[in-house]
Amino acid sequence: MKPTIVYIALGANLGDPIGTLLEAIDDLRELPQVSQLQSSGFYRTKPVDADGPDYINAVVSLQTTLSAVDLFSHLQRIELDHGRERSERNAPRTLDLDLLLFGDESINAEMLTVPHPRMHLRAFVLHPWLSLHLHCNLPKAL
Ligand code: A4P
Ligand code: MG
Repeated sequence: MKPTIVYIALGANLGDPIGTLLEAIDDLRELPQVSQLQSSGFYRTKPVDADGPDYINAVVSLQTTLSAVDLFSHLQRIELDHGRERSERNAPRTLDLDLLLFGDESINAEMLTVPHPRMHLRAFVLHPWLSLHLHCNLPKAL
């Protein structure tokens, strides 16, 4: 089965955001049927449409032979493992994992919309995502 290329946004602004993002990236790398994980750098960002401490944001790409739904269940479990509590929308959080793209699939399920409907509106997503590509695609001579 051909792997699917996936992009995931990570964000945190409670607890130890840098430590949590590092651990979450390890968790993603160790998932079954996941390979080729690459991470952007970490960006400190002001909360958008929200109050609270600054966020640390990043974007990772990976390849997987999991289905989108199975990968998304892993993302939700990893959020919970890192103390995520859901109160109101945009509330401060120990870890947010948003599935941005799953190959070229369009998904409109109750719990999962892909492409992520707000990804193109958020500099805290677009900036790390662009940097991931700039770093990954530098010609070898540079
Ligand atoms: N859901 C549907 N599709 C997806 C998807 N593709 N990826 C559902 C992840 N979740 C998806 O998510 C709410 C519901 O969206 C879930 O039930 C899930 O099944 P949530 O994580 O519980 O709540 P949320 O994160 O508060 O809402 P949402 O809609 O993800 O908000 P945004 O647009 O992601 O914004 N400012 C800075 N600087 N950095 C941030 O990371 N994040 C937000 C949240 C606001 N301001 C921020 C940041
Ligand atoms: Mg979210």
